Amino acid sequence: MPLRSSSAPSDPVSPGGPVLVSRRTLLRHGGLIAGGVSATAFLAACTQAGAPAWTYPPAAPASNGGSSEKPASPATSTEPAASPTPSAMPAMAASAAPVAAARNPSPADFAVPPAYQPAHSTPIPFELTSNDGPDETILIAANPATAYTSMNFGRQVPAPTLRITEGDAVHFTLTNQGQMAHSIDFHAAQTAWSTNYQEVPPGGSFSFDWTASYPGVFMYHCGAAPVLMHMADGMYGAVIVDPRGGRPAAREYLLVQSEFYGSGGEYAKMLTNPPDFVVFNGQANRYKTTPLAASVGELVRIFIVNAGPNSSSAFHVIGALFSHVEADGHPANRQGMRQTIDVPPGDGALVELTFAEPGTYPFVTHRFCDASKGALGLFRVS
Ligand SMILES: [Cu+2]
Repeated sequence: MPLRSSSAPSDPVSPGGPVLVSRRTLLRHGGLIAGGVSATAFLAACTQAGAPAWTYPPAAPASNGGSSEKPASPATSTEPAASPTPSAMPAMAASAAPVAAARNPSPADFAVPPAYQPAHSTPIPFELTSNDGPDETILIAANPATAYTSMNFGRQVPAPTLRITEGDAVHFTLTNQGQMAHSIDFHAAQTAWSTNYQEVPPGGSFSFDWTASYPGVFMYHCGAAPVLMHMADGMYGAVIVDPRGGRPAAREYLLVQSEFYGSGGEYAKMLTNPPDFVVFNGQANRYKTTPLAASVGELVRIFIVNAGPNSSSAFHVIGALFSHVEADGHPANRQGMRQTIDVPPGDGALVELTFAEPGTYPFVTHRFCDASKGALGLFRVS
């Protein structure tokens, strides 16, 4: 049963509410927002609240491992000179969160999605925790080391991947372990926002069931107000819904593109763009350092989610062509050969390709201002 008591749905963008509100303020008043209190009351209350249990460090010049140092040569030094070289990018403007306590954003094997399973006859349990605060600092770039104080599901960014099959029912539970209200929004589900996508207060838990009617590649995210902040701070993941009967055998990868602004909770920066980092699977240039493997002639399938929150992805693999593309990862949206696909924020896609020759093949968003901020990886093809 939901713990919230309000009958009035909370608005994810807080119309008429403060624009330059800080996460600290939101933390103080998350309960008020969840309770549907008006923006006027919200603002009035701002001046009376006590200090939060935790705060964010003040913006400071990088103590991030030495941005003036020449980055160490990556393991990918054999890549073609013509490929992008984000290791040479200028030091980022992001202020620094403490690096020492930062952990890798998501598991090392995050890019390998769970395997296909035939449709289930009973609801599939899917449980997530929502988390925020000083213990949720992640490493959004490794070189130079750059930390970000995240909000997240399951203590990782991107959040855990749910892979199910068309027709499956899901019994979902969100347990809010954070200090502010959070919520869920499954793009794969069809259910009333006013019923199931409402904010769960700190310490609360909320469950509902939904059914995956359409196969596809979907985003899920927190929709708590302001949704821009909760998404930019890391509260997103992927749902892969396979068509009944599955798909042809392939080596499969999942890439979730997203942006980071500042060092966490910098709402004004999120509103105005541009991001400091654009990444695949939570960390800038993650697969430049540890390339994804493939073999010549092997069918490779990539599930793509663009979590945004602001920028489109122009997904492209340098040296390869997509032989098969599905917008939204939905079989009826099949297209033949494509060179670059657009994945807008909040959307997903599926591409298939085979590599013609052994070698190294960069994958990027062809919006190169974003590739240069970390949205670049490599396939190492043997
Ligand atoms: Cu949230």
